[in-house]
Amino acid sequence: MSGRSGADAASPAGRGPNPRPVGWALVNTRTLVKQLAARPDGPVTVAGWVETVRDQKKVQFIILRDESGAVQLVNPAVRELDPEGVSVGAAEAFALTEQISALGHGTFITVTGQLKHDERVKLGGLEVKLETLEVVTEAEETPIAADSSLDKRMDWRFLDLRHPKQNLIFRVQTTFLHALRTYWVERDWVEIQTPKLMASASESRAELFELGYFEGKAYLAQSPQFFKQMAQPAGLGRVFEVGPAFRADPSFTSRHATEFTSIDAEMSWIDSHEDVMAMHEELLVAGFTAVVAKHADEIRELFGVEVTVPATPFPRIPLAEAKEIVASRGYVVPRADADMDPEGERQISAYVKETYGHDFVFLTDYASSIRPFYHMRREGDPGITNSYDLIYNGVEISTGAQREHRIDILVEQAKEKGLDPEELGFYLDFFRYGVPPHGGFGMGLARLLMLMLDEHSIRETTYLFRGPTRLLP
Ligand code: AMO
Repeated sequence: MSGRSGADAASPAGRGPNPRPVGWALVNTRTLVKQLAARPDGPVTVAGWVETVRDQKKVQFIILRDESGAVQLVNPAVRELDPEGVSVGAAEAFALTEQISALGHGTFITVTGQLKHDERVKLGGLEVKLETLEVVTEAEETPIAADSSLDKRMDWRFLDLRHPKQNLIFRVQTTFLHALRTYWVERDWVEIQTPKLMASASESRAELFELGYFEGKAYLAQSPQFFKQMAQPAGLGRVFEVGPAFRADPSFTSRHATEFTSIDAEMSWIDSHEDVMAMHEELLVAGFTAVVAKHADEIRELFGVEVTVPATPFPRIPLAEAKEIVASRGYVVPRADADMDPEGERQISAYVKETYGHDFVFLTDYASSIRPFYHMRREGDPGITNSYDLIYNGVEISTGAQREHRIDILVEQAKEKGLDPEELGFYLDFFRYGVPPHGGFGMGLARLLMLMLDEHSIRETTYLFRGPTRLLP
């Protein structure tokens, strides 16, 4: 509760059965701000950075923030020393007052003092009356302000992340990913890490990063696609991966990055993409349930968003029908043979929200002409694939499909798409020695968070964004 576990408090740093290096002690003795409410009045140590200082004539207030919240520190100001002869206590109080007056925004400090619960204190109904203050590291004047542009905030991302809103994004992400992992692990899925250095393109030749690799060339993985499929003939059954994917996409949109975290799943023994969709929605329910349970109040407070757990089954609409619906709302998706465009995605989401009260929709029955060679085509209707896109609040967050596992058909489909079976040899080999029917999906983490928190760009929901003109910090 207090961060001061019995054993740690009793055995000072460097002694006892578990000697610890000097400097470890504060980890155990400091109280996180969010833990203060549950502590009784009395001595505490807190550490964090200075958010504001209110230096009034008679009293000084510091708002100290740490990774868990903010607390008010208070100090009765001692502005002058008694000329008659100074008591030690008074000299210390005078020095503390001077020290607080000199504190700059962002400075990291450790303080000790007396915790006092007091309902009149607006910030959390408690404050700490200061006894000692140690400046750990001083801060230069901050280069960003609340109204700085997104680009400038990205330049100073480590300072931007100090804001509670940004801090919460990555707590929500942690909770969400943990719930996904728990869902999979409890069902005996295997976690894999596929290589990101590749000998060939993993998705398409477009948007491919090429790099020098000793005497030759290598490519950055656009998706774990081939190697998550490899787990099927490898006999792993059901696998998942959360890892980086790279796309040399030159566009500047709110939804594209050149490096992003891809959440991938691949499972054996499916009958069709319907089985993948059923798992996909169950998985999302697990993720949203955990986020709502842990963060609903904070998200409402900081983002003004009411996150809810989606009902299953999610609505499913064939792509052609979705385009008709969108057209009946007055928007015609350009190019009848193409995928939905961004406005089409917004329109179909608006329709689904109005009609079914749902934030998600699976678009199904994609034409073979606009899907990769590895998607299985419909039995008796090869113009259609066993695949889907998942749209959430107006934006595509995922693509999934049943894969073609029959080698002859796979080779034909690759050729038809103009691919060289020789170059794909290593991948095609996966299908020559026995393989179960399988399918899976890939889903962009930052996109999903952006839509969950109603943010306007994945720059906000990516720890460090990478785009055509951003490689720093
Ligand atoms: P796809 O190319 O549709 O499918 O990608 C899957 C999901 O990844 C995210 N995504 C991106 N996020 C940020 N920036 C980008 N440039 C970017 N590109 C893609 C999106 C997208 O829906 N191998 C297939 C998946 C599969 O079939 O298993 C694939 O990569 O959220």
